[in-house]
Amino acid sequence: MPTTLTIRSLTARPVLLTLERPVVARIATITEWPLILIDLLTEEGVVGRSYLEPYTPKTMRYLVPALHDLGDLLKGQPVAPADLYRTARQSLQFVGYEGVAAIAVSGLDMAAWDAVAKAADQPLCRLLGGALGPVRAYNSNGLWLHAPSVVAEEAARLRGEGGFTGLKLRLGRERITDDLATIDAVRATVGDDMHLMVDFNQGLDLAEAMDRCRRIDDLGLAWIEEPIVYDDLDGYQKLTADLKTPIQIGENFFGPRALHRALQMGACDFVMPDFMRIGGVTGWMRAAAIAGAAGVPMSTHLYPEVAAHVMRVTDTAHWLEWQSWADPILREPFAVRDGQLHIPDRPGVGIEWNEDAVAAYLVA
Ligand code: SMN
Ligand code: MG
Repeated sequence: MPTTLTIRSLTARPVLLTLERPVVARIATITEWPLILIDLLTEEGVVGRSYLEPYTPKTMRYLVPALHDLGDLLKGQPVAPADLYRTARQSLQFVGYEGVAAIAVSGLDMAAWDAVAKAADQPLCRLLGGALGPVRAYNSNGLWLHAPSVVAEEAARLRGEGGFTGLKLRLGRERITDDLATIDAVRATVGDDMHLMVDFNQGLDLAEAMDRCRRIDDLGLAWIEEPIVYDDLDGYQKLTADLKTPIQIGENFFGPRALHRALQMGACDFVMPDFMRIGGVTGWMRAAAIAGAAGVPMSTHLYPEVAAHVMRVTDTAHWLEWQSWADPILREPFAVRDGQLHIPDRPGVGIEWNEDAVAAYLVA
């Protein structure tokens, strides 16, 4: 097996899946889930794979060409993730390396790490200095803004999908009494031992958030996630200072420095970076060092496969967010049991495409 790889080309394919349980959040409803499948081809024959989940199908129209541009730019370069990360970011620096640029670089980075681990014939977590093993996960596959009884029934089903000890429900219904009734109904169904996270998906303004969060502050919730718009760190600082329940943010951190800034400001208690925004594996590892030094619990957002690997080496690893949304296009989805995600003993991240499914869902 070769140890040094050289980039030959990059292909990015847009696919569109239908969510079994559509996202129904305060700020948007999503029924079709876009995925961009990335194959980083090397001269040595190793293929690094990753995917991106850019939320809205239309974004694939500009992310796919951005990824192809990065492939053209990096053709002939060694697959050294830190160097590729720097070169790719720099190539877009005058544009600004947040937003679409950060997402494209993150996708490239995850594919590069997959290739390097495959060339080393090791699961990624081992290459990073960790061991194969289970990672504690909460089920985030549903519990959107539906009626309390519907959500409670779904909670019991989601728990059973893998013996989960944590579930996340979404809040932000028109009337706070409906949110409260939903928490009550879920608690009554799944019992006191279940860790319950709640996510407002940025749906409230600060005054409303202060009021609503105070009213759920004594319910023993594991965390309150994104009550207000993601970049209002002053608002988050006030909420974090005021509330007993930990405030969770981070799925909208663009790069490790955003996490650093939030922690410096006391804008949250917990962090949960998303892989397409934090900078893939490279960005995650740098962010994890900052959270670790600060002693702040760190959870993952989406991308459960790559998330499982890095959580095995994350100092303050907290909860992995489990979603099965990419499963339909994976050849062998990861196993979940006893509330934990199990990393397969395969080189790399352990994701290969189910090409029949890809052909069926490919966007023309
Ligand atoms: C979320 C995830 C995926 C789509 C929309 C919202 C959510 C989460 O913020 O944290 O799971
Ligand atoms: Mg969230």
